[in-house]
Amino acid sequence: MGTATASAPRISKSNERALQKFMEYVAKRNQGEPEFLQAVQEVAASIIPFIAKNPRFRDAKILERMVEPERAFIFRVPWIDDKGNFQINRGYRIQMNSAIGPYKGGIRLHPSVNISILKFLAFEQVFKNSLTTLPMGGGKGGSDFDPKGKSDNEVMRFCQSFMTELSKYIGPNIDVPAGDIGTGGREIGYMFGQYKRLKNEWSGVLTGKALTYGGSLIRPEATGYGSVYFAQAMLNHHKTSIEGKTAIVSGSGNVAQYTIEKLLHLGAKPVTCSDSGGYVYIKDGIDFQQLEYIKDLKNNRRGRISEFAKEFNLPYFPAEKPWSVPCDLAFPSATQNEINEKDAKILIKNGCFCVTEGANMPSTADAIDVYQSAGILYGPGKAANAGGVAVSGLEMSQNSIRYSWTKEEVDEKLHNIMNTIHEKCVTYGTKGKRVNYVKGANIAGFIKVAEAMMAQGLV
Ligand code: NDP
Ligand code: 2IT
Repeated sequence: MGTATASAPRISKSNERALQKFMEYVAKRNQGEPEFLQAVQEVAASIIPFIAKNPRFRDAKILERMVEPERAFIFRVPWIDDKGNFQINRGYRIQMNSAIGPYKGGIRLHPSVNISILKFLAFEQVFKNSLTTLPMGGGKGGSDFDPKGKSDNEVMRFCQSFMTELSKYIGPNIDVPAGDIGTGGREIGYMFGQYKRLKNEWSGVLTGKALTYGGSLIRPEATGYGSVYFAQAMLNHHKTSIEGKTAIVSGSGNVAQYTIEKLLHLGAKPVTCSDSGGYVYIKDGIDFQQLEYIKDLKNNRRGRISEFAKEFNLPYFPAEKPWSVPCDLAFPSATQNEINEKDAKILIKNGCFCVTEGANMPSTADAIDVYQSAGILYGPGKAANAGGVAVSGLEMSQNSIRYSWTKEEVDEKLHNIMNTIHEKCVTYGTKGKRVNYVKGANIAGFIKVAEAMMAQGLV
């Protein structure tokens, strides 16, 4: 490709000092929250040099305000399992920033959920939602509840109890949750039903709803499709294309499934998928029949990816991640910090020249340094996976006007939004021949929220 220079972007000594001082301040106020600090550091490294040149944002302490959630709720979620035993989980909702619209962001149900993970996700969401061009603030919620191995009735009782408390803090003009890890169509349905009973009104309070009760066409596909559209835009901008490229994908949930589907539509060859048990290698590329099997296995039968490997007699690597498989493109689409420095080096050694993040913060800070030093194309999550929340925004619009757009209409809007996000990254991240998508996404996302906060005074 020959367009990228082989050096990581550097910041000046004075900006380095300002960044260090800022991070000391944030670390002191948020002890024991490593994921949150990681997400803040990545953004601050781009924003501090920017606000040094735009001191009105620095003097108004906009960045210091942005790292403080507007509001956060932690609550008890009691429910009764199928054996009649009491179970107690912890629920959360972080309302991070409402400068440009109602809080918006998913609900994660996973045993690892804690305040640090949800604050990192809510913080990322503020910038991501700003990039979509739609009027959505940022939030995130969830619980340490583990849906794995639970019956539908247990999941329903948990969701009802969770929503009984959450309903006090959300609303179609206040805060509009959606899916994330462990929260798909089934969970959204149970939560929506409970909210509707409690409030005695139908409203677009959640997105990711099924089509029969106000969901949007293309919402299930949106994050994965959007991630591939973003990769396509990066490749086209660098005078190459996605067709014929070998791609590795991690995860096998919502984002991974539709990343694989769009890669197939565009003539690429996805050769892996995974879950927390291990990964499968499909040398000749996953085909549509195998993809349908994966969707049914994961979305209906709720099985393990090892069963897919067994069914199609494919090599399965237990307890491993797919990063050692040679590829052109990588689409981490499972969870945070799934690619470390060592993995990043192996990816690049084996020929990978483009990493597109379907997941939120899947690369550690050291892994990002490796990409930047090697000068490969790197689309950070807040830009690359914004298609999901973008179509959530379109679902809100359709609910408000009480109308449904066609599949083609929504897909076209999604594609345009992803191209617009790419252009914004190019505008704010280009230096010489190189596009630093991290810097571009952070600055472009920041400006809209910062301007809105300045206009609104003491917020
Ligand atoms: P799903 O629950 O549908 O799928 C998650 C997948 O990732 C599963 O294959 C799961 O495996 C795997 N996974 C989850 N946690 C871990 C872990 N700790 N270690 C290894 N594998 C893990 O979630 P989504 O596909 O919706 O979300 C995937 C990522 O994309 C997340 O980072 C999410 O925040 C992000 N995202 C999601 C959006 C959406 O609209 N859904 C929008 C934007 C980003 P297993 O089943 O074994 O746990
Ligand atoms: O991380 C994300 O952007 C999501 N989980 C989707 C949020 C949403 O409101 O659709």
